[in-house]
Amino acid sequence: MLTIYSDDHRLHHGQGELNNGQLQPCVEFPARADNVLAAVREAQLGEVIAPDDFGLDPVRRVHSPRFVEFLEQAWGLWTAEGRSCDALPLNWPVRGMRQIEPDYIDGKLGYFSFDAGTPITAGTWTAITAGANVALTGAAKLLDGERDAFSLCRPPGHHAAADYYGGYCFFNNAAIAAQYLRDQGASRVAILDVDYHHGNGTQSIFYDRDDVMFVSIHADPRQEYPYFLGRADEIGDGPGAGYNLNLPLPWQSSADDWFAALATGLQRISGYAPDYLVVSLGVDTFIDDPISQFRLKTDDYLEVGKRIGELGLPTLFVMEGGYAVANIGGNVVNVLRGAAAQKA
Ligand code: SS9
Ligand code: ZN
Repeated sequence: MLTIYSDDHRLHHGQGELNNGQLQPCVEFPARADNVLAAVREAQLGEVIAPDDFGLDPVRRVHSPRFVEFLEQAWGLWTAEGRSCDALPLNWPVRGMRQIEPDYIDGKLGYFSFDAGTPITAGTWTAITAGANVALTGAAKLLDGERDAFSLCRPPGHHAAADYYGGYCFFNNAAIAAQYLRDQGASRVAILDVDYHHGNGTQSIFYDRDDVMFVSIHADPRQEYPYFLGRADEIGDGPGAGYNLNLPLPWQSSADDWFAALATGLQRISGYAPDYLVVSLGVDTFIDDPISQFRLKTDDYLEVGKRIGELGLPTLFVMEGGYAVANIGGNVVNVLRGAAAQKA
């Protein structure tokens, strides 16, 4: 399987996130992608290529132009106020408040985000535009006839919506790839999100559409981040009704329970008969993940890949979460090897 990768991810390296009431070291940091790349090479999964530059037009098909412009300008506005530390928001326009972009950078940060765990740093813009290109290059390879590809994106993307960032995510790489596949002629695209957390951003981007199906298996938002989206009764809206499937599971769910949810999700996707499948590949479902409460083991990820591969669809795997940094590479590569073996 082809892997698409850019070193530019290293330019996004936050110092801290607010967690347990304290500023703590970011769990989303460069060694994650380095470990995955090393495992890809060690497993001899296939060629590793650099991304092509698609410009910002395909990004703006998913994100609002003003949001994209804000992300480009944020670090400059922040440092113009004399700050050199990471840019973090501190308050948000909740129920009953005005949804109007303020003039001052601290207000803008709150307006365009939904948590205080996602720092903007000097190199964030370069890293996230490279990440979008990594996803788009993978999509283009599928359009060229590759049966599958792995876009090794970092930072992740599935929490980012059309006009807000959060959950370590800025550009929604999987959504950008799915939209690009549609724009290049695919009739239907399915997104399967196996990250431990609900892909609130991806869901919201495609919620009222029937041309991109979204299926997600994740920790129940009653207990887990992102808390305010991801329940089973969110089925889609208008023409999108019936094209959004959430499969929330309680903390400490067994691997068997997780695989039962996967079977349900895969069955829904199979019935939809999409031209392409995009997998939001988070491996924070791992038993030793430091921020998660599911119980998958390294061997289980081979089976995850095998089940996905059994669909027989051209598939783009897009890297999302996974914070057990010593194990992330082995877990990801097992999914990819499991999937590739099905299609050999
Ligand atoms: C855990 C804080 C969670 C956001 C997690 C985002 C995961 C992206 N105490 N912070 S895959
Ligand atoms: Zn996650």
